[in-house]
Amino acid sequence: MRKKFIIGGNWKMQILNVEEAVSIATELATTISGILTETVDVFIAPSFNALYSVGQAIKGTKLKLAGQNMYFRDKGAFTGEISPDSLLDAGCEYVILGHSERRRIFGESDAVINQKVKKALEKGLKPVLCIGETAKEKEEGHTETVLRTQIDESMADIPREQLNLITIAYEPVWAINNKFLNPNSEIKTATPEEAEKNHIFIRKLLINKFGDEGKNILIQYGGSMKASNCEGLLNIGEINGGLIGGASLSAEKLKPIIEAAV
Ligand code: 3PY
Repeated sequence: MRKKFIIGGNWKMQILNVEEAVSIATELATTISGILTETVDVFIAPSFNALYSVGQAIKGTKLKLAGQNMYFRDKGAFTGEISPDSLLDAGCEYVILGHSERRRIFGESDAVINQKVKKALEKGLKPVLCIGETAKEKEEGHTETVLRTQIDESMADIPREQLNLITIAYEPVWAINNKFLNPNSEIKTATPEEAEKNHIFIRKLLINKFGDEGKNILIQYGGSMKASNCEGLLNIGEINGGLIGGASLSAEKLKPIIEAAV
């Protein structure tokens, strides 16, 4: 059986107006319509201001919509936050949670991320849960401890029957092209060998924690995946797709990555 892939475009705060977001999304939806197979899902996560319009523009196409974040309460006096119901209203199927930019720049803890994951599941959104170690944690030999803690704490008390709705995105922080996260270090993409080792470790953690159900949770790789390195990464057994930053900002850049997955 062909393995399942999820390719996600994390647009971060890069596409700043609605017209441009709709135009890229529309082109991407057209591009994938001819090439997508049943084993591959593709989503994009635009900025919140463009979410509804993009949702309308891609309605009925194979392209799916994701939020980049979400609060863990339904409604109320939470200035600056977005409710799961607003994401659903815009047409989202997925929500990215616990991205390292949220963890490291905005101080989100595993406990908060865990509340978000549980709320997303309760509301019928599919969480894309990001985990990954920093350059310093890697250099000090703490990668496995960091990954174990992030999985244990952000996946605490998840209903077993909903585990298959979660995707893990393993994104080594040192591989993310972000000067706030990596002020002094050169950005490197994980080699296929490094990615494979950590994906196998994450799979072991999931199986230890959830038994057989842990075998079916999809694990994306993230951190500067692009046309030139996607094939080597996507060929790895335990890699089920990618969460893609810069290379998801146009249909032209994302197409080769999707083609490598189909
Ligand atoms: C990147 O590739 O830069 C990402 O952070 C994807 O989420």
